[in-house]
Amino acid sequence: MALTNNQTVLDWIDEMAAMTQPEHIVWIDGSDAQMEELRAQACATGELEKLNQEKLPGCYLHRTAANDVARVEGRTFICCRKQEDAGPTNNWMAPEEMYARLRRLYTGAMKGRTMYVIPYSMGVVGSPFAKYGIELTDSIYVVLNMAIMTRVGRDAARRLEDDFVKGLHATADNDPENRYIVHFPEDNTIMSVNSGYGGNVLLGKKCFALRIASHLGRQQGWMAEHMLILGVENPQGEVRYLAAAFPSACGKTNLAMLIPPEHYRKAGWKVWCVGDDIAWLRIGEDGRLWAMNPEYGFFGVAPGTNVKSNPNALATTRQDTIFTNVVHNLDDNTVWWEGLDKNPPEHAVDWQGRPWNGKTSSEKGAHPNSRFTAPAKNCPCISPEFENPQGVPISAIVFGGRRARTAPLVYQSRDWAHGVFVGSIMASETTAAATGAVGVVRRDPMAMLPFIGYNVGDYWQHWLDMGKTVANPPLIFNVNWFRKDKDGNFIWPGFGDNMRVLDWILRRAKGKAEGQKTVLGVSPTYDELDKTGIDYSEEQFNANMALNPSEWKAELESQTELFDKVGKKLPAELEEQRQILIKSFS
Ligand code: GTP
Ligand code: SPV
Ligand code: MN
Repeated sequence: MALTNNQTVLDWIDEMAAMTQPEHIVWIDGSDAQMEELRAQACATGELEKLNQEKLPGCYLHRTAANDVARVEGRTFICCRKQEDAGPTNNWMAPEEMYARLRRLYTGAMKGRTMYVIPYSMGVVGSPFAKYGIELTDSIYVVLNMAIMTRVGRDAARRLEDDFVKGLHATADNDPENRYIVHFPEDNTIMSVNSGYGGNVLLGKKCFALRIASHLGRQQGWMAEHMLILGVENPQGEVRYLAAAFPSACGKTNLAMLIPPEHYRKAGWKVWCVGDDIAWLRIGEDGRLWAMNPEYGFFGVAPGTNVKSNPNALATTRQDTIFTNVVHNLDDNTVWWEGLDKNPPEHAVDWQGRPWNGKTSSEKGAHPNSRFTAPAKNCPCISPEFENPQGVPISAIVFGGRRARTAPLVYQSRDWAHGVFVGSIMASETTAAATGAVGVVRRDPMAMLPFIGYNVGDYWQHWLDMGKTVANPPLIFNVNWFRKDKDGNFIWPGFGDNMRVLDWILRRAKGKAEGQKTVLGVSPTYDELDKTGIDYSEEQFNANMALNPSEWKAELESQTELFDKVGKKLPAELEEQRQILIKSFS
């Protein structure tokens, strides 16, 4: 039975059903009984495997097709009327041409199948900042993942109005040649076909909460960003919030769930996770920037997650979690991935469903972009503010990338406009989160390159404009946990020890650390960085902070390429900032 009587919604569903021709249509009410029934169905067909319910209660395993394991940026489109509005960083096609092409792929795609109608909310239902959508899908895996990642069901359905975000996903033949992830920002519409991988098919996430939402945010004066949100509580019980943008698989989930080093914990410091991937930011009545996490769960990278690197993430995945493309340990019907422990199972199945022996196999057992989908409420450090409909006030914004060279551990920008410039020149080594080569440095402004739903030049201008509107803008920093020494080892210990950098950032925000001026902005002195309990010599610090002029000249050239591509939409303020930087290295 339909969960809404909004005629616009019902007409759209009828239209999509007439095209895709499902045998049944089922509304998702989000009830436990319905979810349990769907899990049972998925297990019966092999779409899911039920894991050891004593060790991993409520947990399941899923494998995607081997050619369908990451976001496909080359097949992701922004289809607005004018190509200029999509800009130089997005694939574009005229809407009517794309609609026609997609219509051919969707026609009859759900024959003999069930179409699930998922009403969902991005943000706390009823919050003035929440947005509502429907995803239509023929995949139970998508339904179950959406029910973890978003607030699904009757309460969301009741809020649907004519401006709801429409999402249509069909598995079709899972044909990579006809795979499309398409956004029509002017119609609030997302269409995804021929994929079953998370970021391509969980339409509330990157498609809605970043690409469509960034477009809405520009029109309505707010921002949708690829950012974690965390709270740092000091021994006096005061909590300050940071938002940090790192590209895919560059450490957001890890930082969001950070456990401080022992002496910080003993002194009473705590870190609270508000979100690990997406932040919606708006200006509060108090003139500060406020952030809320529109999601309800975590779709996190499995490899590398372990009791040392991220115990909170690991604990989060011990119940009610769906694992995708990890190793299936047949001995005790549990899961494993590279970097979980030093004890890989010998009697196992790899991410492609082949027999796998962790002691003798030369290939990886889990895909490098294998993931867990886990409810946020499982997280031991989930913030008490997670369900606050207002979100949390932000003291600092942190940009960061994965750079083996060039970029220093941390620096602070001089002011908002310079901070926007720092975000605009971000670069990072590519990871397995998207298909294509891994480890290649590419420009990734604000970690949003694949997620900006409009022209990147307009996006930068929107950032600059927000800074002028917000009375008390957060300070903007840049970090790099991934710099390597000449032997190829990470210089900075990273993970929980990143607390030491957050500590300096927050002291800067309170005016309690002087730092030192560099051509990039303000950096910590060696003495200002807390080093209790780690070996981190002044030589290592200097190597971590060094600004190598020849590397920076190459860096500036590569920045020029992107700025040139943006052309007449490039905000003059950013070009001015670039000239200042060029001068300081010449
Ligand atoms: P998406 O979910 O794709 O947006 O990724 P993410 O930004 O949340 O990245 P995540 O925290 O899952 O980290 C990805 C990889 O980076 C994992 O393999 C981590 O082990 C590694 N990583 C995270 N933080 C650090 C760090 O501080 N230092 C080092 N060396 N590696 C890190
Ligand atoms: C990312 O790639 O940035 C992710 C995973 O967070 S996905 O949902 O696939 O986008
Ligand atoms: Mn992400």
